[in-house]
Amino acid sequence: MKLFNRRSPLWACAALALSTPAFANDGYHLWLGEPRGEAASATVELAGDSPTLQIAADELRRNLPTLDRPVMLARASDPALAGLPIDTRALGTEGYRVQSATIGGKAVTLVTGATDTAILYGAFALLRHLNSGGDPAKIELASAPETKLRILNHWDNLDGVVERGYSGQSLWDWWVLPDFKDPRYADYARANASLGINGTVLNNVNAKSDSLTAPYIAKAAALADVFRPYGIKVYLSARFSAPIELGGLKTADPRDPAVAAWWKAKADEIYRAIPDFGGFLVKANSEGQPGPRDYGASHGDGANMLAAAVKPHGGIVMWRAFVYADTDPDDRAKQAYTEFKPLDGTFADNVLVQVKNGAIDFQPREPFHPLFGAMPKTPLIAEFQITKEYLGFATHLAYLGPMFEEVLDAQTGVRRGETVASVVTGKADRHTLSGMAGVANIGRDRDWSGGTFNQANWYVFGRLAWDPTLSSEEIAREWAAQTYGNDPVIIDTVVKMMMRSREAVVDYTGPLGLAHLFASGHHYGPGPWVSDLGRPEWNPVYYHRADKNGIGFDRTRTGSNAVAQYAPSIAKRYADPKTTPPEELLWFHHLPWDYKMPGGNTLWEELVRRYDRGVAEVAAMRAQWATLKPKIDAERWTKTDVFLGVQQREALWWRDASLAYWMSLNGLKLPAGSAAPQHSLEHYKQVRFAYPPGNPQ
Ligand code: GCW
Repeated sequence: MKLFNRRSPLWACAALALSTPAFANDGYHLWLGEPRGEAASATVELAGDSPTLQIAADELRRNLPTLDRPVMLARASDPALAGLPIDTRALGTEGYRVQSATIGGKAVTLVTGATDTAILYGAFALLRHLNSGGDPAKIELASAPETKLRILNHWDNLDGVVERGYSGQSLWDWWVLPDFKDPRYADYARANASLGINGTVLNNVNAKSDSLTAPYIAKAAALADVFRPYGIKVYLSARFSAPIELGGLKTADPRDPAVAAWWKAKADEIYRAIPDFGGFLVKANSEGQPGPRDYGASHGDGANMLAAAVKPHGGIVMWRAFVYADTDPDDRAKQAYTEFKPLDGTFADNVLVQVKNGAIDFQPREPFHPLFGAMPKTPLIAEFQITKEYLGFATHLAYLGPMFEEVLDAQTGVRRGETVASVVTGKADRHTLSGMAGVANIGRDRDWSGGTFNQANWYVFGRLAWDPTLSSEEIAREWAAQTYGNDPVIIDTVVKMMMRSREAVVDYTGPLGLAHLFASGHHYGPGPWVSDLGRPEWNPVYYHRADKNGIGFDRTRTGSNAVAQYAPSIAKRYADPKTTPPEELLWFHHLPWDYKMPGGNTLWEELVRRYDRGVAEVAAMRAQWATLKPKIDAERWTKTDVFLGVQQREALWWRDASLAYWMSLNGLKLPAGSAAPQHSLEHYKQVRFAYPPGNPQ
């Protein structure tokens, strides 16, 4: 027996003795909180039985506060519900309803839905309601997901390294799978189910074909067995050249019948081990990955060939549109659209094209990808990056909710009222397939995501994938309440910090629509001066185009004309610097340093003002966090405090290095009141890191 566990009185005494305000908390339990323990828990009754219903019941027994009536979990088809005034028609297969009801003469809180997974989602919704300050006397919850596929993409390599992962090694311990199933796998599934996430791609899109061999299929099957009762399907990233590497074929040309037959046999083999296997995710002809273009075939040929292999089993293919080529001299921001738009209407009905939120690459801010709205005949799955490759890794505090929301709420201009969200939910074009994918920030760190605030990004992704019209601020509130407790002072402070945090990162790394100014490879620190990398579009100078006269990328008619990829009303707005939002200005326009901004500042003055604002914002977040010290457990408080210290130092580094570089080009002085960079430009150019995490070596 352990000397004490977190629930024992001894532990409580230890916590009190250290005068911590709450129980110690290492973040393992995420937003779901420490189990309350049986004594305090509600009575839960089950009509029916299945592993999923058992999980739902256990969850409520462990975590629900005592209610004045029992909770009953029952399928909508249960005869006991017949005749009750409960409308479950609009709920589909995954929607839930939680409400008071009288069943067999007994007053209960009923959790119902068409399937057991729906009931599990309802159980988590009830917990969320009560643990984020909802009224126990007023329980009336009903929701159905707006998207069909709510999927995490793990960029996990088979050797345990997570590409762009900042929270430790991969969770998947491939070496000891399938024999040993780490209990964390169920906790992972539980956390995802609490948000309605219903799929996970286990391996990196920069895929190895080994994951398609029999031993690895067996390992993936073991994970699928753990995830199944939580309503989560397993998917794999497929390496397009696998028929050559594993099958001994001479080609992977999708038009070759032997290649198609190989994939069909492979799919059959996978489905024998994982009957509910979700399907494949493919990165093809992008950043050195093999693909159909190697053979003169199109992305459509490649996707459809794979789609045919999984189709008999009900599987799907998610084909990524993240393509750009060194052989194409056109603006990188245009290449995905140029390649994919003409393919609209050619994809099989079990293919989704997976489109990153912006046209370049997960920058702190990008205008929405022009493919949204441009491929009405193809279901598009939006890909967001939860892990913060370009936003300070796990160390910098950046709540991504406002960024996801900004993209989802963007008007495509194709039809009145059409937003990226309505494209992604399939509503705009009446697709039955729809989805959102998030590049996971999960690793083997005890707190899963390398810090409590990073957990909020996993949380907000899941919540928005369920319903892309939810408010990121509301989500921040419910997350904060569940994570830190229902104290209004904590919630208000934490939400305030979160809501400004991403804009702060934009301000100190790349304000006014600047993008991709990162040091080479690892994408952590500043490197706006970098100009010596092999391909033009790998260099920051390609993106900012600054010289002594001006700065910014001209994407109007006088430049790359990327604006023309948007619907006319949007293109018109972006074509003129006066109607382009300042936040996106230099993304679309090359402007002189003395260009007059709204408000009267010159472009240079405004740029400096925003760098300064970003730095000040981090200092403010740190001060706000300091006020919570007496209210938050020491372990989680300290880690965030230390990280905010790092962020404060590094925000200044970003600002100083960037300004030193811009000044070396434009020869301008800093506006009055703005401090000179601490070091010379040469100093910043010399900064090197050894072994930054997440960087493919
Ligand atoms: O953001 C870039 C990353 C690569 C990644 C690529 C992609 C998996 O720097 O590490 O590769 O995007 O999305 O394919």
